Formats: sequence, C-alpha cells, structure tokens
Amino acid sequence: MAYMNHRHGLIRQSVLGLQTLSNFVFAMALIMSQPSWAATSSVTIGGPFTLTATDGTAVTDQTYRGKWLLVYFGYTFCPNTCPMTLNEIATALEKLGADAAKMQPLFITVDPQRDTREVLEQYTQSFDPRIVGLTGSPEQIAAVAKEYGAYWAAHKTGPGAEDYVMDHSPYLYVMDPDGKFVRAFDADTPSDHIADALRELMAQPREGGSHRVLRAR
Ligand SMILES: [Cu+2]
Repeated sequence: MAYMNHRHGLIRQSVLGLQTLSNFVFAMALIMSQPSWAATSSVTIGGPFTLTATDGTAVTDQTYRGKWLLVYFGYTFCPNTCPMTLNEIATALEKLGADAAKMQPLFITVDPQRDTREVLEQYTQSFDPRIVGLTGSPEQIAAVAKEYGAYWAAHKTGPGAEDYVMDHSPYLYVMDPDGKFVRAFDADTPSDHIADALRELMAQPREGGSHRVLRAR
C-alpha cells in the first residue's frame, strides 16, 4: 500500500513537470540533431544573467566574455550525475593543458537552499579549482535556467525540509567567447571526447572581435 502511494506521488509530480519537460526535450532535440542548427534558427540558448560567485562577487554573462564557457546546471547533493559530470570536466581540463586557460567551466546550482556559497565552493574545488560555482536568488536561478532551456524539479524523499532530490538537465552547454551558444554535450560524455571537441572548436578561425583578440595574443 505504501508502495502504491509512493508510485502515485511520483506520477503526479511527473505530470506537473511535463509541459516544461516537453519544451525542453523539443529544444534539445533540435540542438543535438543538427550541428548547423544554431546558425539557422531564431531560437537562442543562453542570454543575460546575474548570479553570485562563491567568493560573493556578482557575475553576469559579460564577466567571462573572451572565454569559452562550459555551463552546467546541477546541485552538490546530487547522488550521481553531478559528481560524474564534474569529474569528466576536471579531467577534460587536465587533458586540454594550456588550452584550458581559454575555458571557464560554470556550475550553476539549482538548489540554492542547500547550496550555500561555502558548500558550493568546497564542492567545485574538490573537483578542480578552475570550476566556478554560481548561485543566486531563486528568481535569478530560474531566469538563467530559462535562458538556457534548462529544467529542474524537486522530489521529496522524506518529511524534512531538506529531504529532497532534484531532477535536472543532463547537458553541458558550450558558449563561444562572444557568449553565443555553440553546442551541447550529454552530461555523461567522456572527458576525452569533451577535450577533443573543445580543442577542435577553439582551433577554428573565428569572426568578429574575439578572432582579433585571439590573433593579437
Ligand atoms: Cu546532478
């Protein structure tokens, strides 16, 4: 009986999240299936945001212009995907060697209630000090998630206020030095593949301001 009730709870929560989820799945299906999609569609991934870094400084989408971004939404209490993904990112940074300096991995928490700046900082540092953890008000996080078409949903695991896990988008978003979306990786993409793909992207001649910046170096 308890089992049945549990099942019903899960089904009800799934239905609530269905609309958001189907929008998201549609957007990601477009992204993953067509490499040239970004150039031919008016739908955009990414955009202006304001968040807070773990050292307390305000961070916006402008803060990292000139760097390639690897953007991931997750939370430190995540039992599986987040640790695995951050591990792959850390290994990819190692494999990129000096090229890693052109990259900025961002870990945006979807769980600001439990992910205080201290918790977030300790967590990202434990994988690689180059990964920056970002948090913000629930409104700021909702806004940036919307820009990226990212979703999350809390599922209660017990009666306590902190008894919950989060479902969240399993994607890593790559943004170019001008802040434009380039591609997404599945969160379980091996570090070798991430590093190779990023190295290839960064080696391509680029148009506009950042191309001149790269050439001037
Ligand atoms: Cu996770």
